[in-house]
Amino acid sequence: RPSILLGVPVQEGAGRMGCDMGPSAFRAAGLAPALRDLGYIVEDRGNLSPAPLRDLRHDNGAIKYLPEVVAWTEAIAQAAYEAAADGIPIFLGGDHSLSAGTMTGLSRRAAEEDRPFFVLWLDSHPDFHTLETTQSGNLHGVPMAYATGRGGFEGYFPALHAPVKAENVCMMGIRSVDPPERAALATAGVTIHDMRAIDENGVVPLLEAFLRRVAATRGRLHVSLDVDFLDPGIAPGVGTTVPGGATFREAHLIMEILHDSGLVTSLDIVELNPFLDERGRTALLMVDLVASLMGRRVLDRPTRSF
Ligand code: DIR
Ligand code: MN
Ligand code: MN
Ligand code: MN
Repeated sequence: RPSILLGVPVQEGAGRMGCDMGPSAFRAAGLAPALRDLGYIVEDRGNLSPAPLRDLRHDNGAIKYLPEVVAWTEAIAQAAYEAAADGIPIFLGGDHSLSAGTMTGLSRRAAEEDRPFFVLWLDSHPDFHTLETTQSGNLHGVPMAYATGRGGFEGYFPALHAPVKAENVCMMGIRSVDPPERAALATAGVTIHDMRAIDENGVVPLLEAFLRRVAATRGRLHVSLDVDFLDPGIAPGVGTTVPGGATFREAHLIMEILHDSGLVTSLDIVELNPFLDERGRTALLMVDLVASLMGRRVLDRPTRSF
């Protein structure tokens, strides 16, 4: 299966500019050669562009760039739906609003294949705001609410072919949750492992429990990796740093176990802001994490099975 790179230079969903340079930074950091070293055929499809803008207004006056993010979502969903049939797509963000498009396009593909669709969400934030509840107005805070079919997106964002089932979503690394998100998550059915759960248990049993559920099906597994999942000490190149994030080894171990599982069918790498990075170190770390996910390992060892 070829690995397909798709650049998504959307930045309007984040609170500050600069994520549009993310795809370039991932390429400059050597993502394609790293994948070729692992034996993959790499097909770089270049960068996507948004669909035409429509005039959209919402009662929540805090919302920023609604027409732009909606136009991106339309284009991304279609590209994700198509790429999923051709190989393992890796979406190079771009801010996290792009996952509104990737998750919905990929879940449409999974539904047509009669396969369940799962999401592993690695982020300090659940991004579970609706258009009504967002206070910052930054639409990178809404993709999970939209993709799981929460109300209020109708007439703005594209209609969902196949909503993502909340029960099929597992979040790890969460440590910044706004009150309306917390209230909604209490009953949504999403599995959430906050940083305390990682501290108390370690990442391995939490991740394995989820992967066993995926492995029991023929499902697709999408991984959405937000730079701010990582501790800001190792990943400064992001607009929304939150202290107390995943360590270098926690992050690599998750990637290594994901590779062993053989279950991952697509990936987002999002929120890299090269303007805030320190000489590319966050971009390079993200490329190394993708390489771990795709099979780079220190020593040969028996593969874990699920
Ligand atoms: C916050 C921050 N929950 C908001 N969200 C994100 O603005 O709604 N930051 N996604 O990266
Ligand atoms: Mn095709
Ligand atoms: Mn996010
Ligand atoms: Mn985040």
